[in-house]
Amino acid sequence: MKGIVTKSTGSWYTVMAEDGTRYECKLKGNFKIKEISSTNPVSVGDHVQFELPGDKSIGMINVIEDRNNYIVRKSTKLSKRQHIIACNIDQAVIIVTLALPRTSTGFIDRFLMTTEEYHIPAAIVFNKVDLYTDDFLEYLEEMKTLYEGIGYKCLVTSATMRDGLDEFKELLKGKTNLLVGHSGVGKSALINAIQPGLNIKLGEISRYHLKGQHTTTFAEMHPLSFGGFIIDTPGIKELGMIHVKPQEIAGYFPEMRALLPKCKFYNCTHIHEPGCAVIEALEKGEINQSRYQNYLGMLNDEGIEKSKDWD
Ligand SMILES: Nc1nc2c(ncn2[C@@H]2O[C@H](COP(=O)(O)OP(=O)(O)OP(=O)(O)O)[C@@H](O)[C@H]2O)c(=O)[nH]1
Ligand SMILES: [Mg+2]
Ligand SMILES: [Zn+2]
Repeated sequence: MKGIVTKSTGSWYTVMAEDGTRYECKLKGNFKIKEISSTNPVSVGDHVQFELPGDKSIGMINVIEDRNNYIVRKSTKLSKRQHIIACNIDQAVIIVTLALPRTSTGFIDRFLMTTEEYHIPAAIVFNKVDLYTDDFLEYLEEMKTLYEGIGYKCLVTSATMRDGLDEFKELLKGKTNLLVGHSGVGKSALINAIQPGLNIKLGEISRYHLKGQHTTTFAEMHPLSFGGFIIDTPGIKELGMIHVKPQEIAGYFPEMRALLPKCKFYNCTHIHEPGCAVIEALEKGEINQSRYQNYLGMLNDEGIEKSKDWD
């Protein structure tokens, strides 16, 4: 039988067959995945084939189809190994809150860089707009203008007040969507708001830390009644960057990408070189300061593969 992995806890996989029935499955024998060394050989979104024994109790996954794409994070801060968050994604949606908890532009830009690297279209949803004071609403408008200007679709929602949900559904319709963001931004709350009946457990925001408490612990894919799928994920603190070369990073910033051929030096780092088209655009205000600062931050990231001839 064929199916899609909708949940993975490490040793158990929930697989949804083509008729919508879900089966608990295990992986047959010692399955080797060649392409990447990840901590999880099978992830949510994988298309698999499985066998059901006579008593139909536990399925055995024996084929994993090739993946169109996947999004990974480092499994721990020090580890070079990676954990696949999900695969075969049509769209990645980053859920952002400007407060309770605060999402930094550094986190947003890292995530967007990753989606560019994997060629996955990305959108930004600013949630909890009901909590924002005028100052925050003004900042929200600035953020929207910035990211829409670069080409990312931006939406504003309130899961609790049910604001912006029609646009949110329109964004997701017919696609396999990955939701990511810090713990407590309202990923699960947004899914509950657009797909009644799921009743996903929600967390509290700790009064002391003003952060979420990692209520969702495993990624899980849910079918959407209006078409498509949504993948709820556990909150991530930071995204480690793996296998990115420093000279490639600017190419994953769409507003810099077009300028790169105009830099005087082919190996320009866009930090100090004369005749740098990126610095010129920055000085003219055509590239946003925070985006540029986050570009510089990524160059210094410990996960970046440094190559000698670029410094
Ligand atoms: N005021 C307000 N609260 C919200 C909104 N969306 C979610 N919340 C609340 O924020 C808290 C955290 O929401 P969750 O949906 O559990 O957050 P999450 O992103 O799934 O968090 P993790 O599962 O830990 O990654 C809950 O108490 C929600 O009720 C919103 O738009 N406005
Ligand atoms: Mg959650
Ligand atoms: Zn340059």
